[in-house]
Amino acid sequence: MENMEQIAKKFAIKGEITDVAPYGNGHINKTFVATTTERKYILQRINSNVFKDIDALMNNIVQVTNHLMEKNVFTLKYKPTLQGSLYYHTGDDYYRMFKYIDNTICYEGIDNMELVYKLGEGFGQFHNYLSDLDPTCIKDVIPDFHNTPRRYKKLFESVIRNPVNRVANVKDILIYINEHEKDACLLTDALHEGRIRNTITHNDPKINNILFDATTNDIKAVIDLDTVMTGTVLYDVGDALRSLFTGKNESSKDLSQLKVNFEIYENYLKGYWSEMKNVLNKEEIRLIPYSVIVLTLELVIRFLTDYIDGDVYFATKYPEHNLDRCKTQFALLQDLYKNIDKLSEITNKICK
Ligand code: ADP
Ligand code: GN1
Ligand code: MG
Repeated sequence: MENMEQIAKKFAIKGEITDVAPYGNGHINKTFVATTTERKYILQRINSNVFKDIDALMNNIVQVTNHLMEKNVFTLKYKPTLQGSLYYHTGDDYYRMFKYIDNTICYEGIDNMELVYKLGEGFGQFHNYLSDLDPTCIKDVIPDFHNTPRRYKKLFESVIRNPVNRVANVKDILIYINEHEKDACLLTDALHEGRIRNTITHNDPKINNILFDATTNDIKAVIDLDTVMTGTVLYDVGDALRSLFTGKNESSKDLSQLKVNFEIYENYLKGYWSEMKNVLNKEEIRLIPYSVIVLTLELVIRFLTDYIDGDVYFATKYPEHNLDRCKTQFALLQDLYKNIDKLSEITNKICK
């Protein structure tokens, strides 16, 4: 079997490789930094359990990054293999390479309100930049990714199968989830009924998928473009806020920290609104606070399903990792329900 250094050498890199080391905190791909005598590269083993059509996945990235580059927007730059392919395939594994984006900071949590505002503004810009990309050139690489009602169905199928006998440990969460099932349809129904628009969205705007410029503190690049697909911009608004509220505590045992942070909500929304005020319709604005609930509910379900299934989707570091992640999102979800009226009030104050 080839080692990582041999795999890195399959790509059209500059210089001689001096080191290849694991990197980052992503839950899906296996990421490495390959250092050469000239520069650094990101080398990733693509998770082919999650992404079944690697050609479609890489083609989406080419479409999105070309579109951004035509607008002079800084973005990820992939490196082809020496044979000119977008990825290197060996055995059951698929690898790809990007230029390492230097002089940047990747945060797991942000509590500086200036940065939170910039994040909202950055995602508003990202939605604007992609608004004129033809949606038919983007393939649905994970069908039903944010179809929350379908995630419900899958969860309860896993509960019935109970493959590793973990269901008994999560009865209370399951009862709560079951009681809130009607909310799972809030965004999908609005989309199907045409009350909100269907456009190109990122779908995974977690904080560590954004790189900030280390000198200016501006957003340098939106990365992890694997899930760019069509959907509502509310998937991104809801998930970015969810991720900001969770911050570094994604699998913390101290759930007292897991609260809605109104200052974060307000600053993110102000930044996002500054870019999207002429784009969002009334129904989208009304649904902003609910989108945070739906995306948090969805992630409770996803972590819970993976825990019940025996940890087959997300990378885990210990047996209860998915359960701890689920409990974190669950604590946040309960606080979101308590504060929904206040979040609607803040939304109406900003988005007018
Ligand atoms: P995953 O799908 O597993 O989350 P990502 O593409 O998000 O994989 O990469 C994981 C981490 O690697 C990111 O959170 C970021 O810290 C780092 N990273 C990814 N691409 C780059 C890049 N081009 N330059 C610098 N850092 C990067
Ligand atoms: C995964 O790949 P990463 O770590 O950026 C997941 C997101 C979840 C997130 C939760 C393709 O994001 O949907 O919200 O974990 N990505 C995929 O931390 O499933
Ligand atoms: Mg990522």
